[in-house]
Amino acid sequence: MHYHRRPSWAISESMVTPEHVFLNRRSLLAGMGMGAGLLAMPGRGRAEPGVSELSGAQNPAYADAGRPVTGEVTNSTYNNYYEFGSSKRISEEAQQLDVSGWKITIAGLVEEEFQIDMDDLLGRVALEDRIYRHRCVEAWSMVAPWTGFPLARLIEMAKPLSSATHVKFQTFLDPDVATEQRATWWPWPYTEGLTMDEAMNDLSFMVVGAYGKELHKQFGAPMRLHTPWKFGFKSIKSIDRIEFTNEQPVSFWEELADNEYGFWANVNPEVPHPRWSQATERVLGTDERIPTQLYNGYGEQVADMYGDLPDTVGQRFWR
Ligand SMILES: Nc1nc2c(c(=O)[nH]1)N[C@H]1C(S)=C(S)[C@@H](COP(=O)(O)O)O[C@H]1N2
Ligand SMILES: [Mo]
Repeated sequence: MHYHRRPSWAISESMVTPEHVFLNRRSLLAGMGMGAGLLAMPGRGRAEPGVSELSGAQNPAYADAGRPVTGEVTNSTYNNYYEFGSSKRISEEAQQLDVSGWKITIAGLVEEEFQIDMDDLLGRVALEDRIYRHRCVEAWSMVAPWTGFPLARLIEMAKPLSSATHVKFQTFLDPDVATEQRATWWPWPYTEGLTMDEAMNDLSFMVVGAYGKELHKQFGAPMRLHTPWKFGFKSIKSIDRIEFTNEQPVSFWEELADNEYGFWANVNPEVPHPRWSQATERVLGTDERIPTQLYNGYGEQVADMYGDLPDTVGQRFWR
């Protein structure tokens, strides 16, 4: 087991007191550099932060992203998480998400369908730290220090049938908590998909922590995907269902606008989005614009998978 302290989703219901809620909130604010006033207040009891530390063994292959890691405050206050609103400032709102007792359903073309809770899952994988570049289709990018495990480990546990060609991921659905899910023009719940080859690629990472802590809710707690060679929308947050299929899944953004957000969505500076160029990207937290790299610079590990796509799809963006 690689986590240093019991993560908060492992805290039993009876332990969730108002004080607990307060401590969690306070340490979150402290983490964002806003907690000094609160911490200085007398009579608040424990100084122990409520957000648990979480880290794994540094994977040397992903110890350096070639650019500085984006600051935690910058990164955790600029997020795409449409369930909680369509602005980048949803971090407050996302704290409503309750990740205690979180379960993931494994379904579809598998030997046997099952549910696994986060605690069990974390007991069965070795956590590692990886620093990944992230490129949003909106032409901004960041660098994140994640903790997690290869998606391949979870697929091994799931025991898919040989007939499975694709994996479909789904985010929770709870309009009481995620207010934007009350808006019916979105095709909730958020879904995404990969081919089995893509899912088994070593880069496909299940993220359960960031910045040495259990995953911030706005990053997609308790577990999100990161496929760093693809545009950011593929990296689905707060996953509660993984289904194996024999057809290409239609994802959330594809269903909304399949001419703008294709299934492959591999980062490619030469293929403009219909409404803007993808040649460069704005580096979050700086004034810099830098050239965008094919496959976000991860071509060595992934280009082989796309070798026989026809050249028009060589854009490797459209479906
Ligand atoms: N469930 C869900 N997952 C999601 C999104 C979302 O709105 N809902 N946004 C995606 C997009 S467009 C991006 S760029 C990344 C943003 O991740 P970050 O907030 O950790 O930077 O999450 C992706 N995963
Ligand atoms: Mo994005």
